[in-house]
Amino acid sequence: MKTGGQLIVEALKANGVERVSCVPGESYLAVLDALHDSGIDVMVCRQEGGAAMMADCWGRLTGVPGICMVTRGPGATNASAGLHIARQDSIPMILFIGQVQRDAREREAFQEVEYRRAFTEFAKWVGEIDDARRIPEFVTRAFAVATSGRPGPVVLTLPEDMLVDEVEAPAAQAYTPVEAHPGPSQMKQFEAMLKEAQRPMFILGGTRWSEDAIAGFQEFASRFKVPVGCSFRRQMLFDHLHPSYAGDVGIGINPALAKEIKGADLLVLVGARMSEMPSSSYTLIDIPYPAQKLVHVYPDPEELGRIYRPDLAICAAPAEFAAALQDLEPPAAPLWAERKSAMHDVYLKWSTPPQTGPGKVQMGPVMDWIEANTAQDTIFTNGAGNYATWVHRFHRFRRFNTQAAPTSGSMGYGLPAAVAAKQLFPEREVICFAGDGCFMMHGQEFITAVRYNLPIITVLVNNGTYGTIRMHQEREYPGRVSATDLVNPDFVAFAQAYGGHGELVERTEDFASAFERARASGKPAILEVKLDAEAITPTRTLTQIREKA
Ligand SMILES: Cc1ncc(C[n+]2csc(CCOP(=O)(O)OP(=O)(O)O)c2C)c(N)n1
Repeated sequence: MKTGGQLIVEALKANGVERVSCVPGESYLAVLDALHDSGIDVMVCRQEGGAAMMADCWGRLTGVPGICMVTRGPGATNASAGLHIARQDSIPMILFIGQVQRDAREREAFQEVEYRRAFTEFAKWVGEIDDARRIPEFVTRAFAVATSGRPGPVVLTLPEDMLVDEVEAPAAQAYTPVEAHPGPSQMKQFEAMLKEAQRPMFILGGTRWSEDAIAGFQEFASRFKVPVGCSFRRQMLFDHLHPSYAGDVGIGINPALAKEIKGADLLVLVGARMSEMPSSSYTLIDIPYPAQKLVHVYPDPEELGRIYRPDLAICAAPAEFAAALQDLEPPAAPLWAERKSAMHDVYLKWSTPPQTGPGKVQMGPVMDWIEANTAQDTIFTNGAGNYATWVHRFHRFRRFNTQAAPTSGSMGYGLPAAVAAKQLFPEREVICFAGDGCFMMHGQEFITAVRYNLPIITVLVNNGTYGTIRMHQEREYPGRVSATDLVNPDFVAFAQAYGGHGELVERTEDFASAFERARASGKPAILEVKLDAEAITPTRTLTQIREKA
């Protein structure tokens, strides 16, 4: 006989879970008790949004569901911030929510929410376990749902009294990952389309990639000499110094790259959905009938043809497609090889940062220093804000699993993601980029980094404003600054008060030594970089934007 709480933890262990994030609650004490001597690492967080974002980041960097546990009502609604990110980013994760006892349901009991109604849009599946004997069935199914087809978050709610029931239940068995493979006839058709093409273009995106899949795809790109772009915030899918790399298909796309995509005669989307951000608000590719021939490779049939009608739809995971590419033979002299080299040169120019701009700190040289002084496996995380442009445009990603950034554009993601990434890969350097607005959304998780001794380095770009929104204001309502100015704490004192290392960088030339001191401290660190608000984008000042409005 086991309690529901024990069965939950056993089912997690049967599915290989090594770590969970949580904020505790009285609604799931029995699970917390079962975790006590389970051998599973429990990362105690300070706000459920951050806890859910950490689980998202584990799912993002491992491909297996990240696990988060929160209490009902306020805990669950806080956690929804992380659920939404995982949903939009197709990240496998499971959120367990303590629920009110079964005989109090539907009375709007204390902190009661009916999650099957409330979270349906935020999750792939929302289930409630009202019989402890069915825990192995529900938990293993949650792993299967979260990882299959288009991955995403699953919510399981746990009535408090169910968790203390003592029952006999079958031993939980691990889920079986499901892979979709391309068929031989589809690969033949794909090969024929590629042979006919004069201006092919590949765009990689989405999840379910792996180190091997990336290597396989890069090998294909080398043999076929095709140009390859990466979807918004998925740059880590292709080595930016590979001669095939053509750039980031995201917000503020290089106009030259956008032109090439529009002018391509064959577009191959691999793992990407091409939603609003990568498609420049649905203008890059005609909807529903693209002007280019479209091959869409995606692991979920529901997404194939959802927005763009493909000429060839291949329901396959990126890894399986990459493996099938190995059997294709390239033309002796591909017509497009020269175009690919030209596109790579254009990318290299586009990703070379400007060296001048307003104020005493220039982010261009700061990025140059980071490029020259960090290892290829360094993990970069960020949330949302104009500061993120510096990373996305000027950091040349080289390796898989070096990026954790939400395509949903959620502020506050970078810090909890960095904490999670460092917990997962303690031997790798983890750099969180944040704005002063972004950082304060989940800045309290800096104490989680301190508590678990996770020396992340936060580059906190402080321009004293919600800069992105200020930029939009100057464009739409010039000179009328409304609700975008910020008053900030002293971030160096903040870092120190939390037990971390703090540095203030007020001149470009001070960045390198401040970074080295942060590294040497061995503590979680904040480098507060004072950026002039005028330097609102790498190429435009606020004044220029206002004057052009
Ligand atoms: C959770 C959340 N709230 C609000 C927004 C809208 N928003 C997008 S960027 C931004 C400002 C970001 O400010 P900051 O982090 O200081 O970066 P900056 O743009 O100044 O570089 C806001 C408010 C959002 N994307 N996410």
